[in-house]
Amino acid sequence: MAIMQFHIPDIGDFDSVDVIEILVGEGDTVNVDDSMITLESDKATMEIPAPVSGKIVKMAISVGDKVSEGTYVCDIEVAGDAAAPAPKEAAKPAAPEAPKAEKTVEAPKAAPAPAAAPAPVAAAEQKPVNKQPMGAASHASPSVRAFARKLGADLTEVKGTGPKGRVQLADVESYIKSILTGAKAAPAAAGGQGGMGIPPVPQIDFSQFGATETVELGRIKKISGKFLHTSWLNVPHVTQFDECDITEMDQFRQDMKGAAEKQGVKLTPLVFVMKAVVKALQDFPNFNASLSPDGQSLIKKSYYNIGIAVDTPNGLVVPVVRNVDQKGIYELSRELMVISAKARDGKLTPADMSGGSFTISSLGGIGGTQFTPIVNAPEVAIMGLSKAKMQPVWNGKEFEPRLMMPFSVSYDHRVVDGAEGVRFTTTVGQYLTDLRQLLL
Ligand code: CAO
Repeated sequence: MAIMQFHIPDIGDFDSVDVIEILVGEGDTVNVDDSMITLESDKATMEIPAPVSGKIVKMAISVGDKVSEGTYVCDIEVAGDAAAPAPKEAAKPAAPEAPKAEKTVEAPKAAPAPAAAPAPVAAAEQKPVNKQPMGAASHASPSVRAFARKLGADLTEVKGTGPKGRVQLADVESYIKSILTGAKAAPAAAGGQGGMGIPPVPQIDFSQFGATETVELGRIKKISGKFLHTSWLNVPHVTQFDECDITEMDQFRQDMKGAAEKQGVKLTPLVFVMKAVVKALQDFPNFNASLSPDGQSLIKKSYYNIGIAVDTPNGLVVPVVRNVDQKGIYELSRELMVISAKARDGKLTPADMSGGSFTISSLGGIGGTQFTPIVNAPEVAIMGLSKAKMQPVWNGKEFEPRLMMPFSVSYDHRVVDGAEGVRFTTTVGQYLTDLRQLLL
């Protein structure tokens, strides 16, 4: 056994070059020509191969060091004493040619890293030596390594399809593609920083503060949670708050209550709101639409199917009332009673919950003054109704008691601008204040 001191060999015109990767650690065995370290100058990336086969017994450099020809790198224990030349000899072994410091051209210019693919390069570069640096276990040429680094791809995650599992440029491309298309989960951003991914919520053992009980969420909550989260992350929401005077509308409802009961239906403000909303949707077709998946066009709908958020013991469901424009108040009330009963009994079918073009979430029977509903994507907007209250309203001469109903509309700002948003809420409010306009 002999110890060979390995020094940086002739690396051409480069001087004081950054060590960006150390691919072997103390205790590792290397074969001649195995890549040991990667250097990067402002012009090129190069890998320094092992001049001999043996075991690394001491590593003298770290990532971030600057090295030049002759810099002491490591001690390699080699069998026999054939490879115990002087340091300089080690850098330029007696072999016919100098160690191949594979020079590479600059990696191809990468497309900007997408939001979904965090770029953990910086974190990787800060990893301590000998602690499995990025790509340490992978075999790849310097140009492929440089390419992977530019895109923030961890080579240990990339399946190599080249000889002996060597990672090729195409392997890195497929890896990135699989993340972009969602076929593979993007690696979490280190510590929630440095990448564009969503920083994770800290995991806390709450039992350290007191007694706890873990209860699994119900099936509906799990399903609706996914939809809500998807919408929350994908739709740039704006919520417009408004209120309208429903004094006359509610008087009419009270007047018709008895007749409605004889028809077996219970009249609530919601059905009037459904009719007013549909009329406003006809005036503002952008609200009765969906953005195309590529976000480049708007799919306007000529049907008016209104989803109604229903609170059930198991969670929130949204059955759809179809063709609201073609139905009268009693018919809508009847349908609302049927679907909300079906929802509470857990008997809604997928068909009952599909095909909506706009959603209304009414908390008016419970309370609250305002809230910000989450758009039921891929719809464009959702209305939230809160509880109407008798309030003093100035009529120019005196305060009058008026029944005022607060409501809000959340919308996708990619489709609707603020001015259009408030025009829409103003119009809905006007229709509810004076129901006669629905006839026009
Ligand atoms: N202002 C004042 N009173 C209102 C009102 C309003 N905006 N909306 C309803 N009311 C009254 C009704 O008139 C009724 O009173 P009366 O019996 O005296 O007439 C009472 O409140 C109860 O109404 P309701 O809630 O049973 O009926 P509805 O037609 O208004 O709503 C339904 C039906 C299914 C939408 C509702 O029961 C429901 O589930 N709401 C919750 C929806 C929800 O959870 N949304 C949140 C989604 S985000 O998590």
